[in-house]
Amino acid sequence: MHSSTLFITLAAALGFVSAAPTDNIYNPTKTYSSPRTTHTVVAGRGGRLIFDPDNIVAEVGSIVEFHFTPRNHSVVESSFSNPCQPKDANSFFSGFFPVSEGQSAEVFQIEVKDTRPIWFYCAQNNGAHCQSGMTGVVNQNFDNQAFSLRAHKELAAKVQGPSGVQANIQGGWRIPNPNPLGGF
Ligand SMILES: *[C@@H]1O[C@H](CO)[C@@H](O)[C@H](O)[C@H]1NC(C)=O
Ligand SMILES: [Cu+2]
Repeated sequence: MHSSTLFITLAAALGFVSAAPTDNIYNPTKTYSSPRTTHTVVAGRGGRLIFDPDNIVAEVGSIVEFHFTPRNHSVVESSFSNPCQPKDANSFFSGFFPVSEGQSAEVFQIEVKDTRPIWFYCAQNNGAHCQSGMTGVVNQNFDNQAFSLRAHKELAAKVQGPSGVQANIQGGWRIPNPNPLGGF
């Protein structure tokens, strides 16, 4: 057997070959040697209909982690021009987080997969949260104010009728809150 073939066979048998490529695929239950940056966003901070912060700059590969405070918020991915509706069938949806005090026992994480803006909103219709200001963006194009978060919020305020939800929680990870008793 040629020596390089032998090496590959041995390496595969020992698991070296398969371990390396999967290390980049995000899995919230894994510990990484170089942890990803996590950007925390609080839905409903101070009882207000806001995401705080609502304008996030996040590098590709980083994580945006949504925490939920009272009363019953959610987060859904939308598009700039069609606020308060899922962008498409693959848009992420956290489900609803009814919370009576403090913050939710679970959080919802999404991974920033590329540099395109990620628009999002809360789909709670009891109080028209999206229309009232519960929208936000990751990686807004700051060079083009026609596509600013301010412009998006103006469009959202004009939306008639209910905000849309997805049938299922998808597109992210709903995991235990790493600090459920922490305040904001
Ligand atoms: C939270 O809001 C959702 C959507 O409006 C609703 O279906 C659900 O019943 C609410 N949960 C509670 C506990 O109020
Ligand atoms: Cu809300």
